[in-house]
Amino acid sequence: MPAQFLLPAPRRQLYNDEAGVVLNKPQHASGGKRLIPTSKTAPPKAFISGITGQDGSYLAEFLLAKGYEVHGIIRRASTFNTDRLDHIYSDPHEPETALQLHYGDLANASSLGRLINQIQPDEIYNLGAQSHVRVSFDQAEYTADIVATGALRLLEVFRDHVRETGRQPRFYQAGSSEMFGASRPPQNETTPFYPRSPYAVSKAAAHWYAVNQREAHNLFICNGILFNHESPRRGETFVTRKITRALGRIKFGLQDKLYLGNLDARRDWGHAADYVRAMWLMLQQDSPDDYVIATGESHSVREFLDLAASVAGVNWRSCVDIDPRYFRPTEVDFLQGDSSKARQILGWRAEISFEEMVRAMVESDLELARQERTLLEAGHQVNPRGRVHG
Ligand code: NAP
Ligand code: G4F
Repeated sequence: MPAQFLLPAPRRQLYNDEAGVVLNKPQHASGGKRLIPTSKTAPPKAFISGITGQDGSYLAEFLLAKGYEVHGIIRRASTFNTDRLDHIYSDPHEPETALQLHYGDLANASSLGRLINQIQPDEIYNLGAQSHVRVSFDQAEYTADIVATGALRLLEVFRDHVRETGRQPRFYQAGSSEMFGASRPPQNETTPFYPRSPYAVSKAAAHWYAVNQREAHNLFICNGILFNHESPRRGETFVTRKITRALGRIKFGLQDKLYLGNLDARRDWGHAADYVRAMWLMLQQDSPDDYVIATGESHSVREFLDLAASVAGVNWRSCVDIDPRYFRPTEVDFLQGDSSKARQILGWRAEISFEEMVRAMVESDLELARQERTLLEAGHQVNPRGRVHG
């Protein structure tokens, strides 16, 4: 097994994908051309906004395994929000701690500026976002502030840092296939954007801020236009994880019903571990560019449900009801990406299949439900997290 995937055993069983299909995969040979500094005294440094999210945690693991010093910003919250990082975090008092977390927020430009000047990263990954499409219809202004203006804040900090220090760090902007919205599939880098939600409009604005800064100031900035990617660490209100989590609980008699919205929407679903590799590859090229990252395969929500339920051994037709509250005022019906450019230039391709990903998610959530059931049977109280979010 490649050394970079030998991770310490997770302290908790929250995300048991570490044992499964994902991390046993050999890493794809890098198509990148940039030479990463190898000096033992100066490891390359990465700065990640959104490090506590699904992608942030996979990217942090990936970069740590490559020898990077990784800095991430976390938001102050009244409950802990670092669950996805606990297994790679070590006490900063220990010598040579490679993962360092700082308080920061995309709403707060001055603190971002201080951090970038202090850390002096070689690579900046802007993954922070209010990333839920349905929620963006209820919180449009906030979504724009973090997703669009937040990206601009970090880009401006980046630009000032380059100008003031003469350094040449590189910047990755997390774009989304949602920007294509109503444009016909298959979608590639030349497909026009037709955003269908405040989230997608904000991502499109961030995309163009990034392109403009690249062209106006000759900066190394890449936009990744990533199609949906999932994993056992996916947030529990996105449809895939909502399904696998509920199937686990239904299988173990902890829940009766699962309420969903539009089952006909089609998405190009890949695995997050494959997609963070593409982010890194973009920043290793000779020149900055924008890339679509996708599997090229599209499935409906119903197809996802069929496969996940068959892996879990649950008859979903007897427990799934449709609740119109999960419909969107404007829906994105059909996403299917064409990532030929990334294949040719980055040498990137998805290595984890749809079936493998669904199986890993279902197995992880069956294990979580089994743990809950065990606690219940031992007389402990089990309160499912997140019921209020749906
Ligand atoms: P996620 O799990 O929802 O994580 C979002 C991250 O952003 C979390 O770390 C969150 O912190 C952080 N964040 C939220 N508001 C912030 C703020 N004001 N300042 C700083 N950080 C903030 O999302 P993901 O799936 O990992 O996606 C990563 C990025 O890729 C996002 O920009 C998303 O929009 C984009 N994207 C995702 C997909 C996909 O299918 N997953 C596809 C295309 C693009 P807390 O933990 O404190 O909430
Ligand atoms: O899982 P979803 O909420 O993801 P969505 O809207 O495609 O957005 C995700 O992928 C984007 C990339 O294309 C990212 F940029 C974004 O940050 C996020 O990660 O919904 C997928 C589909 C939608 O068509 C939705 O209408 O599933 C449908 N759906 C049906 N029932 C549901 C539900 N979605 C959710 N969240 N909850 C439901 O009950």
